[in-house]
Amino acid sequence: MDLTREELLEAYRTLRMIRAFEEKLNELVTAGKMGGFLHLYIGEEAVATGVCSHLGVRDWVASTHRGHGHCIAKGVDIRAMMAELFGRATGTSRGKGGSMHIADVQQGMLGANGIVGAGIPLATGAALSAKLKGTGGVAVAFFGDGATNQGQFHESLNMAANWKLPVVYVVENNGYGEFTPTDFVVPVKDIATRAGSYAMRSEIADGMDFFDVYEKAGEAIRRARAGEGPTLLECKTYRFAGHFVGDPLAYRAKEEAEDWIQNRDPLARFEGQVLEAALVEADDLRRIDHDVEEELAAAVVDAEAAPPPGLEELLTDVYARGES
Ligand SMILES: Cc1ncc(C[n+]2csc(CCOP(=O)(O)OP(=O)(O)O)c2C)c(N)n1
Ligand SMILES: [Mg+2]
Repeated sequence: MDLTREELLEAYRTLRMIRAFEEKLNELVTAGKMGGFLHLYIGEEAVATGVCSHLGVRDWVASTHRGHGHCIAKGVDIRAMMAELFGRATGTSRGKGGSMHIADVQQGMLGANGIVGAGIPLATGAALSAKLKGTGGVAVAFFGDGATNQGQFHESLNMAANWKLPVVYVVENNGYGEFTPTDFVVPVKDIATRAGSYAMRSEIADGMDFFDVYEKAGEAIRRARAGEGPTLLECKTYRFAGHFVGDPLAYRAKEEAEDWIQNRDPLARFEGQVLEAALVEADDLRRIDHDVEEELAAAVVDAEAAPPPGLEELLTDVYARGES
């Protein structure tokens, strides 16, 4: 393992920030202080963190409706994200996008996306652009198991394999698409095997284990950067919360969720691994927990105090505009 103490602490900070950010949103929406329709990433933090630990600003990420974790791991400012979620002018999309349209092109974040599967061709295009321009950049598409039944998944993989594009397709197989178990709609046991149709390399990672994701994503990204072509990386994971905030969770057994939450929590696992190997001290982690809470509380205060976009901006930065 090639991670320094500083890099391990940075990874923990990202894991903790994603978890705390999502818990804060859950609290705000449930208390009626924040509007919008939110899909939380709790339980899946090791995937975004393990993959994005290898990326820099020249690299691109395309995300999903469950995109806050990808944005945080790619380095989007959490104050601007929080402001966006509150619909404020200081938000990443000037308060007009909300949860499913957080984007920050400066940071290489092409955007969360309300259309299932739509980030896949975006990342493919970004990879083609990086290759033609010779930037050395790599594109990563994050998407769910449900998205792999979409035509654009198959079309993109075919094109990327054929053109050896510098792209990594990361499928977050969390066992469900909305309220439907994956094995009800997907005939293959491992989604990774779908890469075989396109003569593409594939890999399976334990999405609850930061180190496994880190290692396998690292190899896929190294190959993409070296011109060796794309990889389909399947991360087996689980969403601890519902499909959306407010989901009554009537479609899955309580025991199933409890088992994942009690025994496979990616934050607890990371903490156990780094403490057991004496790579960091428990105090270091508690200090990060504290700093993250403070940073988030300040982001909420700032966002609540910020103004909404002015009426004069009603027709700017939007596609749909009525003619009178
Ligand atoms: C093209 C399209 N079809 C349907 C929907 C409605 N929808 C939103 S999320 C979702 C399930 C997606 O499942 P998956 O890809 O496994 O992602 P997860 O929510 O599990 O992270 C569906 C069907 C949509 N947003 N876009
Ligand atoms: Mg899913």
